[in-house]
Parts: sequence; C-alpha cells; structure tokens
Amino acid sequence: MTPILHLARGTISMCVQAALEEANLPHRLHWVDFAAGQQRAPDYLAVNPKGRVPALVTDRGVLTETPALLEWIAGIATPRLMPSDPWLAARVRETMSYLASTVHVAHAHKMRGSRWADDPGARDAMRDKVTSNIADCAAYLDAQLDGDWVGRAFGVADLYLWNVACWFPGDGVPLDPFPRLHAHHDRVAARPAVARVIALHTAD
Ligand SMILES: N[C@@H](CCC(=O)N[C@@H](CS)C(=O)NCC(=O)O)C(=O)O
Repeated sequence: MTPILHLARGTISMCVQAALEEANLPHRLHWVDFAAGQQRAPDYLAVNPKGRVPALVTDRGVLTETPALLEWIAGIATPRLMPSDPWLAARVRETMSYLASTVHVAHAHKMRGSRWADDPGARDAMRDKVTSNIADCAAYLDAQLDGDWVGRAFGVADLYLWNVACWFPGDGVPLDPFPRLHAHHDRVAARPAVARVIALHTAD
C-alpha cells in the first residue's frame, strides 16, 4: 500500500512530509483539522490513540513520533538521510532528541498549557516563559551548528530543525540574532522538496 501521512497545517508533521518528499517516497496525505478537533475524533484516535500528528500508516503498521518517523524514512531513503558512522549518527540523534523533548515541549507551553495545568493563572505563567525558554533553545542550537548541516551532510535532522525553528518568530524569538540558525533555516527552506511542503501548508 501507499503510506498515508496524517498531518496538520504548520505542525511538526511538516518535517516528516518533507522527508518523504526528499526521499521521493510515494505517499498520500490525510489532513487533520485541529480547528475542528479532528485529532480527538474517534476515527483519528483509531489511527493514533495519542491524538497527535504526525502518524504514518504503512503496510507494516502505524508509526508515530517524529524522531522515529524521520529515522525510518532516513533508513530507507537513497541516499540515506542519516550518517552511517555510529558516533555521527548519535550526534544527530542528540539534536533530534533535544528538539522533541525540550524545544517542542517548550513551544507547546504557549497553546497547549491545558496538558499541564487546569488553573488559568498557571497556564498564563507557563505562556509567559515561552519566549525566554525558546530564546535559550535558539541560542544553544545556533552555537551547535558548525557547518551547513546538523550532521556532516544534509539529513532528516535538518528538516526537523527547520520545522521547529519555523515556530520561533511566533514564539517571540526572531531568527535574525542567531546567524547560523537563520542561515540554516533559509538553506533548508530553499530546497525544492521543502518549498513544495511550505507551499501546501501556507496555501489558502
Ligand atoms: N511527541 C510527538 C508530539 C507530536 C505533537 O505534539 N504534535 C502536535 C502538533 S505540533 C499535535 O498533534 N497536537 C495536537 C493536540 O495537542 O491536540 C512527536 O514528536 O511526534
């Protein structure tokens, strides 16, 4: 079967879509409308009981969690989109883990505070921390970049970093003060596969 990517506009599913495009892997898209709450509808929960995107339905089953999806696509792509050297691969995973567990979670404190607190005051307090937390993340990521790409060559971690950094200006952290991160962002966005994804996510 042709894999089906469940995705939503502007979300972390963009980098998985971009990885499928970069790898030239045939796939179909199923858009999940967050405004309509479709991520919590029974038919979507049957696909991903976590009620989140992305989810990829393959002939081997459903795969979720962005780092896992990216790594699987990287492994079946030609050329591979992850380093084969174990040390370099671990360094790339280090960045992907940081994006998943720290940066994405810091960003989610803006719109998804109800995951952590019922008290509106507590949610406001969490939202108030988003800009400074994301600025710290941006500074760290900027300092880590010492070449064109996260690894020695372009790979899925670059798509992940690009996707997460798309949210930074909206979180109150423009990219201009972070020259390496900013240049990386532009470099990834200029790739034809990524430009196709951006066009789909920004279309009216
Ligand atoms: N750990 C998951 C997180 C996925 C996630 O939180 N996705 C967000 C969109 S960026 C989502 O589906 N949110 C829906 C909701 O919270 O209702 C991953 O890395 O794939």
